[in-house]
Amino acid sequence: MCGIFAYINYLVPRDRKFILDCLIKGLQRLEYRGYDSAGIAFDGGNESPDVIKKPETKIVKKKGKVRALEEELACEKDMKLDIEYDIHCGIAHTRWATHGAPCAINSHPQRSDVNNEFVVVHNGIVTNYRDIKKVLESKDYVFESETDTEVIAKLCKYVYDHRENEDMSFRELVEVVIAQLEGAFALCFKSIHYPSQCVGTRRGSPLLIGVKTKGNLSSNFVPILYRDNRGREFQDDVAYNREGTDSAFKRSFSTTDFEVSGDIKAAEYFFASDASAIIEHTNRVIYLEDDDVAAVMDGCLSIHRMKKEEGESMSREVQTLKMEIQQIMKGNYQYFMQKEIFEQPESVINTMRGRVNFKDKEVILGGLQDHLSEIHRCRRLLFIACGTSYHSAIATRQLLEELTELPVVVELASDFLDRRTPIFRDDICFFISQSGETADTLNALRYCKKRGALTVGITNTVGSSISRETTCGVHINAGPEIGVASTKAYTSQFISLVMFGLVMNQDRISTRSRRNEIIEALENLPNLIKEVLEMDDDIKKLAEELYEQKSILLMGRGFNYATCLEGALKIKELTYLHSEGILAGELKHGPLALVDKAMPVIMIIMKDSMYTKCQNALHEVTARGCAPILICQKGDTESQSKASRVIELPGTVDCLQGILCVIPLQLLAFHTAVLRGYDVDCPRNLAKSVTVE
Ligand code: G6Q
Ligand code: GLU
Repeated sequence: MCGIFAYINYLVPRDRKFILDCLIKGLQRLEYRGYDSAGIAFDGGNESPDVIKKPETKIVKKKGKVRALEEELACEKDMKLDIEYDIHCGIAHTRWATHGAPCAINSHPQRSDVNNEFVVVHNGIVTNYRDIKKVLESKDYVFESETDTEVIAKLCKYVYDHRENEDMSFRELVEVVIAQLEGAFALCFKSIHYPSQCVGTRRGSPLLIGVKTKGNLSSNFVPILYRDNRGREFQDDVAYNREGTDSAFKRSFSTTDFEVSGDIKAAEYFFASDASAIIEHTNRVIYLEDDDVAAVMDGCLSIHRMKKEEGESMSREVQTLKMEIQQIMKGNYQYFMQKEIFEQPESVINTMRGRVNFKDKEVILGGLQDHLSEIHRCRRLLFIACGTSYHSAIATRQLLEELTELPVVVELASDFLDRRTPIFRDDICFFISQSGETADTLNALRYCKKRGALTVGITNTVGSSISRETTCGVHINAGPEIGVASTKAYTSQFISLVMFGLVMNQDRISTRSRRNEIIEALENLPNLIKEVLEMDDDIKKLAEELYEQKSILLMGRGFNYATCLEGALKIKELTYLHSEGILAGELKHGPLALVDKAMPVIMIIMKDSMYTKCQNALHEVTARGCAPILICQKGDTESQSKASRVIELPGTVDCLQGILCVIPLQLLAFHTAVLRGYDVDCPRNLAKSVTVE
């Protein structure tokens, strides 16, 4: 889910040093996306490209920073840097591991074989890689990495070695390969069988192409070639001309063929996950759509589609970027945290990808599969974590109790250790941690391991200490989170725990309708998150009213108690205001003393089994002269009549409502912090990964 960069020069002579620097620079520009290792592939050998009989591909990969990769390259002995290439394709990658720990062998480019016949860089997850791997292994392919990506490279070689048509193009080969893949990907390919060509494609992960030519483009639209059901290619638009006028460079094609002819001039192309890596070279870019297959061959770019949907656009526009690099790195957002809040419709999909089968209403967590019978036999389930990760366990405790019918204990890691809590061999201990490195959580893990309990990790960081030291686990696949305040990791942890509950409940017939209700709601959740995010302007206005306050109280109960805790934590850490999440059932036992006309109170009242009890709390608060800000379900006029302001949310199943309710609070904390002039991405005194007790 991190970075792809590729550089192709055609009739623009570049020496190897230039090419390597360009690839490294491209990766550096993508560093902000977060990653754990990096690698590149380029033409190897020291013979002049003019006399090379058999091209070779060299791969250099390294765990850690791009800087470490650069140093590794500098250590390469016997590599001529002044060797010049008129035509060349280099591909590069920063990896955020999802399958296999961060290490050189798991880094990308992944290769088809020891001769590097096909090499590929990949962002995303291939969910059916096990099946493909099994088939390829039965055909004597030997895998060297733990990644899902390696199957793609090996499949390329398989397709190439078994092609019936000797003239199969690189692009056609890639189309055959990606037709076998399920999941999400952006991919760039390089091959010694197709020297200096590059093919890039995407499904679910971003990929764009920068185009650099000397003259003007004759058209600002790249026509897309389609294949009909007889395999014929056709297109509607005029050919894309790289070098100004149509006469300077012409393409001719028929419905069955596609050729390039004419006066081919120099061109450079850049494939990248986002424009930050391209903008210093060119501001003309083409954003690929899902299932586009873009090929650069003989200096010519063509974009093909695997299938054509009714009414879809027949061309891709060459857009002119007007943004500065800094802006592009954060997309249309000013802060990483803001970007991460808005990424949640996609990050929750990534968490569920390949795990929830919405059609058959089945949930599979591959990482837990082998341990399920042991988990079913356990004495109790313990969830141990800190901060936001702890809140995700509080948020799902009630559902886990309902679905597993087991005692569920939720612990703050530091307190758990302070108490030297008794742990038994038949306990199952979950450790939830975005970073996978939090010292308290890690120490609690070691403590439980020593006592013989089965340990399960729920992390966002493959290869982290917690994911390595637990017996099994679930990777939440939220993608790197850069803002110190956790947002998308929370919602993905939440969903991972819900999925765990559903897995545990799979065989129970009596609760089938409840399961189905939850799975249907999970399917619709990304759309509802989008709907909530559209309320950003309203939340900003609310922040404008609140940002000079000294304290904000949040009240709720049941499924939304955790939302209050998490909302209050976001407000505290970002705005440095006092904020407290209060269980509405506890009001009379103390907190009500804080409530008066002047105290800002946010109440969460949803139409679930706690509705009447929450109404009681609302009365208790309004009776003290306070008109709270209400987060409620659309159309709940009864509650709204007593509020000073209302945030109306779409409704979903009770146990997932907390995901929708927390988003306005994330936005509120964010906007309030901006208005107070604080650094949203790095709040004072806090660190992203807390590796000390
Ligand atoms: C919240 C913070 C923080 C975090 C904990 C635990 O916004 O990011 O509360 O959740 O420090 O971190 P891990 O989830 O990485 O263990
Ligand atoms: N799933 C791939 C891996 O684990 C790609 C990860 C990425 O997007 O960086 O290697």
